[in-house]
Amino acid sequence: MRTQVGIIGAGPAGLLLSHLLHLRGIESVVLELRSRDHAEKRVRAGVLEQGTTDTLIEAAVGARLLREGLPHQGIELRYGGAGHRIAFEKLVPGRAITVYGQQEVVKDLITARLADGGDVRFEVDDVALHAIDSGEPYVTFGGERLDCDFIAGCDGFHGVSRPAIPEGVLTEYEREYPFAWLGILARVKPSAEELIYARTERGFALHSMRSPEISRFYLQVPPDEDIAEWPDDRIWAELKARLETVPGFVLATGEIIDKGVTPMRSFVAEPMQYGRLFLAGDAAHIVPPTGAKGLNLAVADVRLLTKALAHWYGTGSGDLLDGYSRACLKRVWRAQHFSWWMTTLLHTFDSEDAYAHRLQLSYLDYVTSSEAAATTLAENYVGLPYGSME
Ligand code: FAS
Ligand code: PHB
Repeated sequence: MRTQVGIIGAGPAGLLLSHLLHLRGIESVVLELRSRDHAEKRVRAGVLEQGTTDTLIEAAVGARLLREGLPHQGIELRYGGAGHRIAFEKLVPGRAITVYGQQEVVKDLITARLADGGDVRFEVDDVALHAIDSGEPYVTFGGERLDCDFIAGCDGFHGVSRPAIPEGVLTEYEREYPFAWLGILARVKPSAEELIYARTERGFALHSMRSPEISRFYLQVPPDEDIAEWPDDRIWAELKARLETVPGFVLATGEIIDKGVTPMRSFVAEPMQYGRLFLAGDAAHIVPPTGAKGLNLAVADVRLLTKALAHWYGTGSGDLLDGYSRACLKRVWRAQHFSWWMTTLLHTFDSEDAYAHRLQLSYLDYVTSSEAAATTLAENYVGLPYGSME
């Protein structure tokens, strides 16, 4: 088999890359380890930055997003018995977020690729990358071989692409956090119109949603928490304890339809390329979900990789490909900092460190009282314009 770009992984990064390349007349084959059903049902991110929404609409895969996505003009920071709205319409006019589940984005992209005759292969085993530092790289899988001009490693943090880069080439930056997120999806009307990020002495909680009928919640829990320790009634009791902290707010409860524990990690591998292999999305970097950046960073990487590949095929020049990693990393590190900052601002750490505790509260007071500080949060949260970070 032969194609122009071999893509490993059918998550948001791999599928969007395949779609955007197709729009530029560039062929690809997507090789995915899991089943289509698993890819379309995996509950993950929920917040699309302005740029992500614009990208999907411009690429003609945003019709359902426009119909079913929930545009939001603000978020609430809740702490010390009060709620404080960060109003995007005032602070960053014309830029907002859209609440639309990552699995919906994946469904829309798979539908589009298959409708266009795209080659997306699910349940593919034993993917291995070869000759990535030559002009004729290839991928083997399940007894087959795919020759290609380039390989895009879109296979997430635990994939095989990043490890295919020889020892000593990559510099890896990492930060672990002393907690994880227990996430649930519940068949219950959201208890507020917008997202609520709550900092309490018991720990962080997040109120989010997927639709007028489905709510999404997260609780800060110890890093190695066993989900079996959290029966539904304990989850609801803890969410109430952490969210019902302002007068008049009552948390609606209902049937929990999905639950899981997500570890918190910050990670960047530099450079995001080696020879004819280019990494995009979680294969290259991970952020704690507090800033809702993971999925959106994958989109930004893929936009740049598409532009660079199209330039090579159109002109034979590799200059954009040579600069791919550098162009991605400015936005990656901006999102790394923002995600770390939101995480350290809102989670409870070592209760013995009274000084750090007071710094947190002081910063929250500043962000919720200074327009300049609130604008910093707002412009990072809705996503900095493309091009402003390249
Ligand atoms: P993905 O991990 O989504 O996709 C990689 C794909 O590659 C997968 O389909 C995988 O099966 C496949 N793959 C792996 N190894 C392979 C192999 N050897 N061969 C072939 N295919 C292989 N981000 C947010 O912004 N907000 C959130 O709330 C949030 N919650 C998250 C919860 C969890 C549990 C996790 C793990 C992540 C969460 N994220 C969140 C981050 C997440 O949304 C990622 O940023 C996003 O999925 C990145 O997309 P991809 O880079 O495509 O990677
Ligand atoms: C979600 O709805 O899944 C979500 C929203 C905001 C975050 C993280 C996750 O910061």
